[in-house]
Amino acid sequence: VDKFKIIESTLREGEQFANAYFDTETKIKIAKALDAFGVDYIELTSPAASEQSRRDCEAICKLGLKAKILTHVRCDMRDAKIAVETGVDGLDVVIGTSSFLREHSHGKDMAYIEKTAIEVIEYIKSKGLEVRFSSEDSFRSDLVDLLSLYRAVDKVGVHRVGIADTVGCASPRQVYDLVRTLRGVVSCDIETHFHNDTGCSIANAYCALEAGATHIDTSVLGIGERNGITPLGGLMARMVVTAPEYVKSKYKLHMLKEIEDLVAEAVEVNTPFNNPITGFCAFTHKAGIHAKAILNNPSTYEILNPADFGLTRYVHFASRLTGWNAVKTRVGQLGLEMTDDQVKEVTAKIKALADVRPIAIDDADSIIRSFHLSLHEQPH
Ligand code: HCA
Ligand code: CU
Repeated sequence: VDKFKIIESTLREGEQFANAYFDTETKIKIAKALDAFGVDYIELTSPAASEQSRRDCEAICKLGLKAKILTHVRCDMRDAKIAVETGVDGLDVVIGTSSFLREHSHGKDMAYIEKTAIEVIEYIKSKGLEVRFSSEDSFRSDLVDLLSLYRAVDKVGVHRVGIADTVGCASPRQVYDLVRTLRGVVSCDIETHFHNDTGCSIANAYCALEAGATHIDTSVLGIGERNGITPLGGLMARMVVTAPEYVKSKYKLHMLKEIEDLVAEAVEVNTPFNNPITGFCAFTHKAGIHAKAILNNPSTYEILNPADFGLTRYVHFASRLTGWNAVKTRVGQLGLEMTDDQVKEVTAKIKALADVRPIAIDDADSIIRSFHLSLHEQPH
């Protein structure tokens, strides 16, 4: 679990998000930002998808980024041949193995899949490039078929095999079991890819790592096909708790918000209010009991430190749940002086108004200010 690599797929899976349209300039901006953040790999849409996709792939390869550049292709010699000419460091090769996809999508049987896979892998390796082989819809594929296919590609020296929960059906325990079993069958690295249809994409990525996976696919804000995949930020939140040294030294966590803002703007969405780390209320504390403890020692109610991400916490003081400790801090922020008894008195006034209607920071501030003024206006 301690060491893991990120295959950042905003520019591949993310392009499959309903709202996504990345022009060349935007792709380059996103690639540079992800590279500066420290992701290990950047995965790009197949150059076989369109002529502009191919040109963009070449342009990104020429940027000279630290991250390795991958492109994602079907398990097909024609696609592989186009891809190896683009200048990428490696290819992520994929083919559907579940009966659903074999019968209703490409119509190939397992023997054909294995033969083609080996051909494609050997070809890519002969070009000196890195190659990963993955099965689409791994969790609805026959386990025996899957393992024998992976064993065969491991034997011919594939660099990684991939497990993909294409439809988002897997539970964390199923992920653990499959990756654990696969770990005993192949000696190469294991990449994993989790869709978020049932909200398990971060938990599944974590369980995959626990079971011996080495690489996790992510996208910024989780954008992708349908409701997307494991989000980069959410994975960082999970992993900075599990492996703080590694995550903090490897990734520029303070860049997370600007990268999310960049992508959110490019695909015209807002960051969800409850997004890990960057959701607007991710570090807001409201109840009086929480506020008091947080002001005393943030670790009481925070597992993530906002400072690690260049963010700040916010102690809510404009509600009927507020306590006098939060108000006292606000009084100090406003540059005013009051005794504790006076703070308690003004807290009661804030709560009284907040019982009648929702109040804004400005409302609470003006109650504090006019109360403070009244203290000095009292006749002697
Ligand atoms: C898709 C393909 C994929 C591929 C994942 C992988 C999936 O259906 O669009 O290459 O590991 O989810 O299966 O994104
Ligand atoms: Cu996917």
